[in-house]
Amino acid sequence: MKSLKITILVLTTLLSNYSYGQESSSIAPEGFDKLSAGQPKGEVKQITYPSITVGKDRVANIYFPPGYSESETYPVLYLLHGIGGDEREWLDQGNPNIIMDNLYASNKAHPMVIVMPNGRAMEDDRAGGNIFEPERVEAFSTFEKDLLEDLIPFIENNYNVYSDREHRAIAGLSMGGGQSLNFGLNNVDTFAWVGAFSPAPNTKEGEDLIPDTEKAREDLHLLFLSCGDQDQLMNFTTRTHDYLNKHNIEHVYRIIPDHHHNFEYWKNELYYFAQLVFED
Ligand code: FER
Repeated sequence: MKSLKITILVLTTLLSNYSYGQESSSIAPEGFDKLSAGQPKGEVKQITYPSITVGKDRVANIYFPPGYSESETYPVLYLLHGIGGDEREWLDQGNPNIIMDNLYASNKAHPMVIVMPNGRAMEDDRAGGNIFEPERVEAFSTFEKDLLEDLIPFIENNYNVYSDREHRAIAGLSMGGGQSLNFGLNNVDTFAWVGAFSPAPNTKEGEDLIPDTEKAREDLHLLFLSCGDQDQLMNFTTRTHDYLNKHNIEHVYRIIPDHHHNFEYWKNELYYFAQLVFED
């Protein structure tokens, strides 16, 4: 009887620790987000696209990698901001262009175009006033329609980019992390690569998050889920991780020690996500 109890204990411990997450918590090397002199630079441009969803022209920023050539075709990463930000948040605080330039200088990332939109799809999409107002929070979910029906078609009609799921990625921080999970996992036919850096309370649960678990399991090329261990919102990451494990959906799972809900952590995650996305 005693040995049976021990066997059951060992088995349940083994099973409960079995995880479909590839775990890691690495920290980027010094200087990964700092300008290096004499190194090829990508280019950042502001663009305007017509949004039928919002009923007006909307602004987004695009990063083109060093050596971007009209004669080549690129995959696209849609990179989303948080509740207090807009289409400039990553550029103003996260140095995504510098992080990418540095990765390209050491041949560590696949050449890609990065689109940084405004994820608050409403008439007044500035981050001022009460950013937690229900109407403003709701606009982060309305952005799914703006992205799928207005922005993506505009990007694909106007730039040398691929227009299939294998070459589209979505990732973001906090509210943008929740959007990336919600939109990505609900539209696996549109995005094969999904990343969430400390996803916020807007992250859906259960079948609302992943309507077709088999499709997600089979068709996603990368699902990257991470959070700093000092982040007040960490339960939305662990909740999602548990659900993915329950459904045997493989993912990269990163809990970063001594990191908070801020750009020090988000930059670190972009550095690692960018090295995995669009890789074979
Ligand atoms: C909340 C707490 C935080 C919330 C959103 C956030 C919608 C988002 C934080 C961020 O984007 O940094 O209760 O509710």
